[in-house]
Amino acid sequence: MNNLFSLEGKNAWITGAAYGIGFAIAEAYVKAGAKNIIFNVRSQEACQKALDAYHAAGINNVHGYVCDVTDEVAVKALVEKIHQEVGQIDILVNNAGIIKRIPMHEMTRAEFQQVIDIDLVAPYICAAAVVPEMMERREGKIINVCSMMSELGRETVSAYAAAKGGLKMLTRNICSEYGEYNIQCNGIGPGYIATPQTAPLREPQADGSKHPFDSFICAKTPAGRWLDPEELAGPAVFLASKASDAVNGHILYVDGGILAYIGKQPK
Ligand code: NAP
Ligand code: GCO
Repeated sequence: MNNLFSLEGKNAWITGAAYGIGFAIAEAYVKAGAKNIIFNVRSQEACQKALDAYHAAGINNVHGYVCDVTDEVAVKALVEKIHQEVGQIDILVNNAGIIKRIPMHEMTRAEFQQVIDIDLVAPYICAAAVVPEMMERREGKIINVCSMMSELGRETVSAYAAAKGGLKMLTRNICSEYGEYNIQCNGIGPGYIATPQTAPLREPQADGSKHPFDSFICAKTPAGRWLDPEELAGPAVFLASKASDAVNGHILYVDGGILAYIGKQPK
């Protein structure tokens, strides 16, 4: 049974896996037997810092590169380099992402576009760069990190919701287009996870009380709490392993039950 979930011999490229969710997925893949972890970030300094963090966590089969996922030419060159220096890419996790919390009517077009570029266009760029070799081998796993905002909206996150909603459909389309080559493309939809991205929403108030958004999320989540990045480990391994070979175009929400819940009734 364990073999079904084994990643033995597999190389996984996880974009933006310097910390947060990407790092937790990388750790999980190593525990599941992955041969090599490949990640990319935007600067040499961030790359070295991340490599130090991996080594400190006892992970040495890791390869860090500097590459902005929105730069199509650089991504294609990176994929070539990975092939030469590490080997084939068995698993791609489109994890790199940003959010801007700005009311839509105050947001500039450039700000909106930047979120779309990183959160939606880049997963297309990275997937398109790895699909040809996966087609040739007739095997591959692509996992797109979606969001609650693939399904729900809220104030100030219009660009992010538009991108993550689009990413859900890109996931279904990659499945539709390449399923016949034994390529599975699925999404993980994390709920509210305690990472640097969500740190501003959890910062205590000046008087020491909880941030109102922190209380709001705890009330909105049946689990009654924020989730930890490590809680994505099982679903991320499942979607990268043989165990999910017949699962395609699916978004696996890992949200402590948010999407199933109408919210706590007022006392
Ligand atoms: P995070 O802590 O902010 O980490 C995001 C990573 O992506 C960072 O390493 C960042 O590097 C990298 N990155 C951003 N833009 C990049 C680019 N253009 N090229 C290469 N790397 C880039 O975020 P996280 O919370 O772990 O989120 C990871 C993914 O999960 C994102 O797609 C996010 O939208 C999604 N997600 C998060 C949550 C949550 O509650 N935290 C929930 C649902 C979905 P820099 O240091 O250079 O910025
Ligand atoms: C926000 C949050 C979210 C989460 C996550 C939810 O401001 O509402 O940042 O968007 O990061 O994507 O699943």
